[in-house]
Amino acid sequence: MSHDGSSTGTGAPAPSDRNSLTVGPNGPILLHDHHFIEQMAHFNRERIPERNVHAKGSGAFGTLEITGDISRYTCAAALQPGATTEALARFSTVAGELGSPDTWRDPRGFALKFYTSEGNWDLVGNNTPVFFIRDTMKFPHFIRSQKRRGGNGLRDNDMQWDFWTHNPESAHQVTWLMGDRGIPRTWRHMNGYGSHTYLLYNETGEKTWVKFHFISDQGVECLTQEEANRIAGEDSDHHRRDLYESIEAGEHPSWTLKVQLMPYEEAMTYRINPFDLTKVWPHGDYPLVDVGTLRLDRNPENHFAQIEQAAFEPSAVVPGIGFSPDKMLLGRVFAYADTHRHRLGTNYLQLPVNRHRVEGAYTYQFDGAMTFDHTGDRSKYAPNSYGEPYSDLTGPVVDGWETDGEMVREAYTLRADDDDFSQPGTLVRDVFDDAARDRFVGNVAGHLLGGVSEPILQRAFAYWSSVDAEIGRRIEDAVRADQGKDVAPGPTEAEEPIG
Ligand code: HDE
Repeated sequence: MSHDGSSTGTGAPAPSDRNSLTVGPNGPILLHDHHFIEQMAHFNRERIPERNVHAKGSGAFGTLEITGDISRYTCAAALQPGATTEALARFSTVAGELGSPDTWRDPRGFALKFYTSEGNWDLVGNNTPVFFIRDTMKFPHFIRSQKRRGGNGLRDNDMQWDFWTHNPESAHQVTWLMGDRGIPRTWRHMNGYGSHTYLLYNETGEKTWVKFHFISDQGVECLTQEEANRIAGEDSDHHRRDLYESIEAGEHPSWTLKVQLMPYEEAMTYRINPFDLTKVWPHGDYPLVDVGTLRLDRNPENHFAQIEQAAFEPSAVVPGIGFSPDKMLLGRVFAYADTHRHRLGTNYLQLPVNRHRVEGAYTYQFDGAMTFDHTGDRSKYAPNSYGEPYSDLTGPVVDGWETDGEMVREAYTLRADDDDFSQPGTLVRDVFDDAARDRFVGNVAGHLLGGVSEPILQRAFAYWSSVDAEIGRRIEDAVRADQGKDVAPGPTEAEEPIG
């Protein structure tokens, strides 16, 4: 019997999408109106747990095309000259929930998934080259200080500054955050960074440390706090809409992939800990090398299936690319796949958007809820007598590094130029121009005036004076003036720089 209406979940003709089944038109709904029950039950289960950070975001598909030559450093197929690899990018804010405004002041996620011929390579970075902390153990504390109070459920600037001023290593990232780049005009007008130091190795096992940079070919443009506040009230999906409509209009955004390369041996003696995620490698020491272009030219067909269910994980590396002693990276290598199993289920890698493209790959992972793929009656164990794949690497690993020492819980050993305030000070003094410094002072003072109380306020003044005495004074003057208090006295005991 032909049927041009909708169907039930089992494919049968649906009886009605507006009338439930009742006894007479005015009678009770009947329990066996399974179409009604199925519709309502599935509706009640349409939302999955949002990402507990980076919940608000969107993205697009595209390609990574390699036009440079770093083949002497890496055997990764996707990084060979002339290689073209399909990619997915997702951009996001950090602290805001799913419905929050795209234009809140926040770092932006810059998550990339490359469907390479050797497996998926995920480079899950931000639009800043550094981060707030350098040990994963602090991350839950950090994120909770940026989210909502346990009592009133409200966000609270006091918590944010309480965390930041108790963790001075945050100063570099907070300087980025409170500067112009804390609110990108669009996702197309911001850079992306792998942030961590990673390892490259070539066919002979020769190793080189690397940092990845994605430099916007659209240029870097930012919103002022005032512009962002206005847009947040007009269109909470401002960035998502801009990316989608630009691609629909054929304006395909692109980024130039560049790398910084550090000879393997130099890491141990370099003046800055090259694995400390709160630090950058000065470009004068390790200049940028052009590698290729990331271009986004295809919108998702379905936001939930392809963006909400996308699972980016730093653990997804391929031959030629490895990890590093960066404690933050090693912590993330565990955390992301764990959060995906929670949010998307055991077989999240079988979802089309997360599925690798490697023909003939055979993994010894079977069954589990929502199993889509299966391997028939092939062996589920190894080694076996049926010629199924079996990996048996024994001895030193090509993507390792030397390490020794007793087991301890303590911060990185400080090196000659390792401190928490030099690099943010350089940012404020040498990278920001006068106008940017004025906006920066306004942004910080405005945020501090947003409910930050003593003694946290006093600690914040000391925090900024440690970054730069003049900027610290200007911030304090701006806050005190707004409070109707006298302009800051000279440095006092309490205001001695932190650290
Ligand atoms: Fe994340 N981060 N993160 N993060 N992060 C997540 O994974 C985590 C960090 C970043 O568009 C979560 O899938 C830990 C640095 C992006 O889907 C979670 C630590 C950087 C995204 C998680 C960090 C990032 C996430 C939440 C401390 C830049 C969104 C949902 C070691 C280099 C990816 C999820 C997307 C998402 C854990 C710190 C970037 C909770 C434990 C540093 C772009 O697993």
